[in-house]
Parts: sequence; structure tokens; C-alpha cells
Amino acid sequence: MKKKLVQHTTEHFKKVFQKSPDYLFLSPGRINIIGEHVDYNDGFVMPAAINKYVCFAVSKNNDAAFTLIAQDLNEAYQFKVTDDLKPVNQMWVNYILGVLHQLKAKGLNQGCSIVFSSTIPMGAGLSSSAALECGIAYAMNKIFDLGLTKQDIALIGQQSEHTFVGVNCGIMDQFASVFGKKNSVIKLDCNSLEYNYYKADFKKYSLLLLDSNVKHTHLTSGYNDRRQEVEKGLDILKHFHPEIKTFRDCNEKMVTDLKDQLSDTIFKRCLFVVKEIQRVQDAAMALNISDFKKLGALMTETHHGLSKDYEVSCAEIDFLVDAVQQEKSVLGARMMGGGFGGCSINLVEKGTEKALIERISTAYRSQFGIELKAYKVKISKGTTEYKN
Ligand code: GAF
Repeated sequence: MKKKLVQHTTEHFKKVFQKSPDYLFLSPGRINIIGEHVDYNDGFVMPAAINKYVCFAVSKNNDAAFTLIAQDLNEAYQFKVTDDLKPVNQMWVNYILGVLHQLKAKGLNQGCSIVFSSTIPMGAGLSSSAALECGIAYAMNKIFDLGLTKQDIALIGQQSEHTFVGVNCGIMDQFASVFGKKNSVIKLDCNSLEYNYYKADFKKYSLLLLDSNVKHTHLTSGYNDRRQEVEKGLDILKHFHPEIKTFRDCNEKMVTDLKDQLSDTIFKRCLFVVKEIQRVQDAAMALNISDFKKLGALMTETHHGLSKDYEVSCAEIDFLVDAVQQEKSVLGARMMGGGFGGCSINLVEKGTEKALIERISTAYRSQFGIELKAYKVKISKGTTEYKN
């Protein structure tokens, strides 16, 4: 599938520019085992890069001209790197312009011709936008020798979302896309950006994604509102506990003791964050000792918190998570990513996936009239140059 994507992107580049691209890059999407909506709350997350990618075919131009071609959308955008780069009306362009805007300050002054194409479904919670941002930053860094570290690339991607897209996301998606490692889950401390890899060996279990086919964009989904709510909550907690710097310094009791000082909504949001930060620590321990029953139970607990307290799920995803609760072969399930649609992630006994997908698809279709999609993903390496 990776080869096919590279071929198809290269062919399109050749067709448009009448020559072969000088460089090819692959930038992956991500899953997240556990640790949702805690990256911007200084918590821990456990994402991994997957074998779904944005592929970039790139050649350097001799002047400042950039031509961007989004092959799958059949759209193009041209500009000069010397222009005053500002957000435009085409959303996909903004992810890229936001990156290039920052790279200009790091010395980028030459243009490129770029065709990109993707196997990461858009709006499915698999971070197609982070893959796009990080792929562009990685490619420019490589081609123009800008001296950026992998961490710089992830932070530039995140900053592009904040400034050119308007989504105040955390660092998880970009970090996972850049730092992904084959067969490894990343445990990332979103406060210090220290990280370590855990072997993604789920023994007789595998990770299965069920795509609700409910598309979302964080610009309009309520994502930014959640961030504001927890920031308000943290200010109140800090007021009563001056020793608190981040949610990491809070525990459940501190939040419940201050219930009267917080609105119902803010109380629920804060409680979720504190519990979820702890759950990631517990999940890392469970993964370490191959206690998959525990890991699965923690994932399901996360879902209930996201659905009831953080209120970022939706009827379709709740249905998918509920539907697998009676399945003996499923150890845990939860919505994954920002929410309001996208995929659920399921820890499933190997070999039972096909029958499970059939059962859930039928039930889902009859409940919502929507076709379910399912992906069995492999854990792959992060953004990289592709050499034939
Ligand atoms: C989205 C964001 F982009 C991430 O930063 C993260 O907050 C996630 O939602 C929720 O965990 O994917």
C-alpha cells in the first residue's frame, strides 16, 4: 500500500511537471492507545505512528516559487515564499502555509514544486493534518538543510495549527507523526517532551479501528471550548492550591473538594483530566507486564470519561463502544483522538476481527444507516525520506 501510494504520487508529479521528483517523503498518521485530551493539560499520552501516510513528491525550484498540488482533492495553490504568508480560504493550504511561514524565519528562501497524496482518511481522527504539517517541515528541513531537530518539526506543525488553522491543539499528533518507531508505542510527557518507547507487543491481541464515518473538524467541533474550560478550571484550582502548577500536581480529591467552587461543567472536565493522567500511568504499567485485561479496562474507562465528563463523543461512537462490550474477544474500546466523530480503538483477540466487524457493521448500519469502515493498523516509523 505504501509502495502504491508512492508510485501514484510520483506518477502525478511526472505528469504535471514533466520530470521525476528529486525527493520523496512519507509522513504517517497516528493512533493513541490512551491519554486523550491531556496533551494540552501537561499529561502523558501513548500514541504511535501507523502505516497510513501522506506521501510528498518534491523538487526544488531555482526561484522563490512554490506550487502545491493536493492530488486527492485535485486542487493546486501557487505563491512565492517571499510573499507575506497569511491564512487563505483553502484549509489544506493553511496547514502548509503555517509551516512555511515559520520556516522563513529559519532561513527558507527558495521554492519547491510539491505533489502530495494520502492514505490517511481525513476527519477520521487519525491526524492527517499533523502528517501534512510535519511532512512539509521535514521535507524543507532536509532539502534546504535548515538545521531543525525532530522536536522542532513537531512544534512547528503544532504552531501552524494554532496560528494558521485556528485549532489550539496539543503536541501529541505531531510528536507521534515525527517520532513514530516501528512496533513501538511512545509514552510522551507532554510537559517536558521527554519520551520513551514501549514495545507494542499485544501478544494474542491486536488493535482494531472502527471508523464511524462521522467526519469532524476541530475548528468547529468544540475542541477549543474544551481547552478554555479546563484552563478556567485550572486557574480556580491554583487559586485554592498555590502549589499547583499544572494538572499533574492535582489529584481527584483536590478537584472533588473544590466542587462547589467550580461550575458543573468545569468540575466534570477537570475530574476527567486528573483521572486520565493517572490512567495513562496505569496503562503503561499494564503494557509493561502484558496485562491486557487491565489495559483494555482502562481504555473503556477512558471512553466513559470522554463521553460523560469531557463530552467529546457522539451517538455513533458511543454506539460502537457499547456494541463491543458484549463481545468476549474485545478487552477494551474507546473513542480515539479529539472526538465528535472519527474512530474507536479496540483491543481485540487476534483472529476474531473479521466476524466482529461484520456483526458491528450490520448493527451500525441498521441503527444509523451509515457504512462502517474498519482498519487493522500496523505501528510504523515516523516521518522519513523515502528512497526507491
Ligand atoms: C486532537 C489534537 F490535535 C491533539 O493535540 C489531542 O488533544 C487530541 O485531539 C485529543 O487527545 O487530535
